[in-house]
Amino acid sequence: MSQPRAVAPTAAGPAAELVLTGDLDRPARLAVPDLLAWPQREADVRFECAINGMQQHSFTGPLLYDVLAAAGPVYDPARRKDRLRFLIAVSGLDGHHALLSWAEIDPDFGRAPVLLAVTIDGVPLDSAGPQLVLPQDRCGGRHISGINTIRVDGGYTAWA
Ligand SMILES: Nc1nc2c(c(=O)[nH]1)N[C@H]1C(S)=C(S)[C@@H](COP(=O)(O)O)O[C@H]1N2
Ligand SMILES: [Mo]
Repeated sequence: MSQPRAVAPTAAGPAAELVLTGDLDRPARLAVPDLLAWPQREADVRFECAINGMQQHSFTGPLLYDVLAAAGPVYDPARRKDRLRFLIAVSGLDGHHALLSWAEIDPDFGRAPVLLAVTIDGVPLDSAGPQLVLPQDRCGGRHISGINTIRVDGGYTAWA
């Protein structure tokens, strides 16, 4: 049996808000419909859950990269390597969270087509909050639902 995981409101509930914060020139607070301002992508994904087995869903939404790039991450655009120290922390309402590296989604590096989904199987996520979609992931763990905060952090330093 899976645990009830979200404290997200139901379809009749209030609109969810997504906070973009951290090392950004233009931090933002977005409602799910605001994410329609970027080009929309579709992804049909299959992933395995250790508890519930194989899951299959169809998602639509903007690329995470497009949304975060618009928020102005404070790397030096003239020095491509400067981006390599940036992390992206994605958190759901229930506290489930995962880290991505900036380079993972950057078109000059890993180019992973990660979505910030606004619909799942045709159903809008306006009240539940957006969902992270990683078509390349075999496991479901990073498909975080009910996202309320994305923090971009350029403060990572490796200590030799
Ligand atoms: N907010 C939130 N998102 C989450 C989780 C969670 O506990 N909280 N679990 C993840 C795990 S382990 C899996 S396998 C998938 C399950 O997706 P499903 O509900 O479509 O089966 O959601 C992921 N997203
Ligand atoms: Mo899972």
